[in-house]
Amino acid sequence: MQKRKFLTMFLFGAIALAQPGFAADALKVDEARVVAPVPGQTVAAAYMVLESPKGARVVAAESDVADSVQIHTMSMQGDVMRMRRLEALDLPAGRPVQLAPGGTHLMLFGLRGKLRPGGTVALRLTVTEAGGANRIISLSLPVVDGPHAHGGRHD
Ligand SMILES: [Cu+2]
Repeated sequence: MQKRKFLTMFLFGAIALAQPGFAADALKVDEARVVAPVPGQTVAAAYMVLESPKGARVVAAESDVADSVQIHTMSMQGDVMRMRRLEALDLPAGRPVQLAPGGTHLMLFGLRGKLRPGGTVALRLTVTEAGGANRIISLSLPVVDGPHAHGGRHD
């Protein structure tokens, strides 16, 4: 009796995992935050760790508090840290992708109003899955104080 119950639960679990839209299928977002800009700045950087169970790409980002949101990478060119805009960010299946100070990040341009530590910022990511379906991921990011590891130049 006990054994049969276990088997039924197992089967149900397997079916649930196979259906799109269940939690096990979802993009995992950790450590998401926006660093409050230094006074007078109209740009801010957002960081997070993204992990998708399936191969996927972040193809766009937008926020109500910014005119535009771009995906950037950073790299050294000689002595200068340079930023380059990416058209999309690849999320290999099951591998966490770090958006962190000094590396890949999201950049909010044309901030409307002030971003104060303790507040939150709404951000939407458009994610394309390997099969081609687009999904909008709505996030609420806490605004935190520094560090401002974002001194590089933009092309
Ligand atoms: Cu940038």
